[in-house]
Amino acid sequence: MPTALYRLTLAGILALTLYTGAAQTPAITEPPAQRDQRMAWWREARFGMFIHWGLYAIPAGEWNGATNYGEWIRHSAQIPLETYDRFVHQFNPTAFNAEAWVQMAKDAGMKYIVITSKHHDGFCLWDSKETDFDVASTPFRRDILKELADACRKIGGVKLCFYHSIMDWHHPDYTLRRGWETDRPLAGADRARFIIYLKKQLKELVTNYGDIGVLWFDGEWEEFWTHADGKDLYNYVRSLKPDIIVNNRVDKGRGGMAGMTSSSEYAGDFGTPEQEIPETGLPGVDWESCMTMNDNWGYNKNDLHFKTSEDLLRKLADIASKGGNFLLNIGPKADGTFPQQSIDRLRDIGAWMRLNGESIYGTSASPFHHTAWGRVTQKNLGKTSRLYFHVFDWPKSGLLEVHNLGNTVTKAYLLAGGQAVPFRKKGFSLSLQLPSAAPDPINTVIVVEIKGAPEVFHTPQIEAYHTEFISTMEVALSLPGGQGKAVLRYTTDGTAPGPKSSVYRGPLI
Ligand code: JFZ
Repeated sequence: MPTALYRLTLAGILALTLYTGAAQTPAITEPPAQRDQRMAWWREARFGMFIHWGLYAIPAGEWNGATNYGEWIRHSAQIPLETYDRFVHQFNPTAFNAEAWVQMAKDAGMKYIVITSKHHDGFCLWDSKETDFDVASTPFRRDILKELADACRKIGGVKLCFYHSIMDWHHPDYTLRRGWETDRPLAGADRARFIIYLKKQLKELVTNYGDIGVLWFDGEWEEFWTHADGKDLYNYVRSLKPDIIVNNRVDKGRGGMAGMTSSSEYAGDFGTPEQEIPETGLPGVDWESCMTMNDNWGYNKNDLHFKTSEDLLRKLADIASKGGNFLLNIGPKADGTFPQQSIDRLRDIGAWMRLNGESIYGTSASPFHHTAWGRVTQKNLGKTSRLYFHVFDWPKSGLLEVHNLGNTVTKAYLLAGGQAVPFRKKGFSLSLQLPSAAPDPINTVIVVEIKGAPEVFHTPQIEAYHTEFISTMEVALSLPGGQGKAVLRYTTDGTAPGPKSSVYRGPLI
């Protein structure tokens, strides 16, 4: 009987669903203080290492004469599945040394590593029970993530995190096909089964490798993935490990390369700008800019377009001055070593961080809107605060002038070495008498200790609307970022306003 058969099938599906754990995970609620506690190590860290490593390191960016490929090579060069699968038998990074990688990250001042457990090609860097398309099927056989987890535990101070692609060009149940794909039939593919696969793999990653810090999802933008899937996956991984941190690419809320989440309706703990740094700080928002050292995420032997150490160090200060984290990428070679150019840059960054790390770790965004000579980070120490002036452009006069600072300054010194910097505070202007030449031409950090929390006055914006024939004009004053407790005073006779001048209460005629 058709009806009975239908009922039976439905019951069968239901039982299977419950058994495999694909049922919707209940939503997680979290008071702000608890969230702050969960995010604390990540906000303190400020600097991490991204690692894109997989089968694509073998062709090293080159295919049929073209040399501009990276980790997208399977897609960009339209490599048939069977051809790409052959890399599995070639993957043998005999020079891989997990402790050397973790030590290099630590020596560069990085506090976490985010490595591709699985990129879009579907290949897994660990020995997964759920697939044979993994490192255990290669001649190398060793579980790379396990060795990294052990190395992180042994060396200490570096948290292991995983990048995990939702999009999958290999799994039969990822029910989207690239236009040119002919060798992965859609018949019999089952979307729900793919989500079960995803969840089972994430359970392995979150439970078998020690204290994982972040799950960094990606490939969420394809139509395959829905907002409901995103919310559910977020809740699922948090239910496995309540204190895990999850990026916003778990859900559909990311706004393009700028990377911020468009509304609180979407899941994800931090925004993910890619290859760019926001124009200004974003108060109260957690975000992390990820960036390549050259032009590719995955190893490309012909890509020698590396950013300089100076550029990378200044980007790190720029990002910290806007309240974000910097996730800087390495694309290791197929033999298991880092490219020499990357090693050199890590070493330079480490040398600066050993002397100046205090101006990066645990700091928050600059209280100033714009400092033409460099960047500012800050740290509140209860009754006092430290302002870190990152000087990129050393003043020729030797005098660094900073205006609109309300606080009493108690001390100023070079962070590296501690040499005192003579200063004068007159009204709201601070003049620092710097050494004649920059001790560090890339970024010399000057610590300015002040009483209380930073009080910085922003120059009001003056707006006046008029028509061609002016009889009266309305003039409005405002402070960028809002007025807060500030009192605006003005004059109309061309003299500079002072404490006795008229208080602004609304547009003037
Ligand atoms: C993604 C990946 O495709 C890439 O391989 C790398 O892993 C990077 C960190 O993340 O790249 C993207 C993701 C999103 C956009 C562009 C590149 N986007 O929305 O424009």
